[in-house]
Amino acid sequence: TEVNLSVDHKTRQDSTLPVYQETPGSFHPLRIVEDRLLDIFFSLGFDLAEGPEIEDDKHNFASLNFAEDHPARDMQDTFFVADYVLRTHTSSVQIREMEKGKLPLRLVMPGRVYRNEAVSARSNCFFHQIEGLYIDKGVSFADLKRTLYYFVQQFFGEGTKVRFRSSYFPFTEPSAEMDIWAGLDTEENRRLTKGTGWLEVLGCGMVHPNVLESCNIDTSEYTGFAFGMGIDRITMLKYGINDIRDLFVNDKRLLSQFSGI
Ligand code: 2NM
Repeated sequence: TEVNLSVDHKTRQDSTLPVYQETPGSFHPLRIVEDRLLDIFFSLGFDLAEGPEIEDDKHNFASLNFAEDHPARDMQDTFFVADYVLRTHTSSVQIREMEKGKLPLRLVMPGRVYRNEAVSARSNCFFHQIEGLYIDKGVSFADLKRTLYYFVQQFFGEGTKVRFRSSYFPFTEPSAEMDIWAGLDTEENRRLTKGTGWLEVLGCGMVHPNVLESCNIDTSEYTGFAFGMGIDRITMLKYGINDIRDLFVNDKRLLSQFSGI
């Protein structure tokens, strides 16, 4: 009789069999970027907060100082579920946290948000945001700028230049948008920055007194800043992904190309 000499008779394992090909999982690029963003803000003392994706009008719009006739409240812009909405931003989570009545607050809120928009390479009907909120006695716009400057140096690299442009959001006053300098040296940078050299990264501002008051926060004592950015957008910038829909095909050949940052 034939004896297979490669079988170990104690363990009954055949050491000549081919090695089993492990196919290790990998993190989705959005998760890699979200983790990195959270780490940066955790290092500044921000804590995590989360909330529901199906929201009521009060938390998604009314308490955020959206006028009764604001266009975002239209069916064209927002998905409705009976009397509720799919949250259009994670700011609704900030309202929930402010309503709890415990101050100071220093929080980051990541999560999926929904907008009733035509799907294209640049915009999807759902995407991901991370927002931050800091409320305490004496919080100023200088604190906001310093926090966001630190974030940019950590995430985009030491020496990254930033600029703040005046802007408008219903829930902040004053409001600004922050750009980073990408430069005009490559064809890709000229395309991404539409010839300006500047890339828009986030929106921010001082929390509007109407928002604080809708959460019963004493505006004679407390001020705060808030900011928000699209995780999908930042991810596309970081990895040079040109079509947002590529993030949602769940093709392992695409997903396995991304590793930690
Ligand atoms: C942004 C830009 C600017 C924001 C404001 C608030 C709240 F609840 F405190 F009023 N939450 N998020 C905010 C401010 C979000 O996203 C582009």
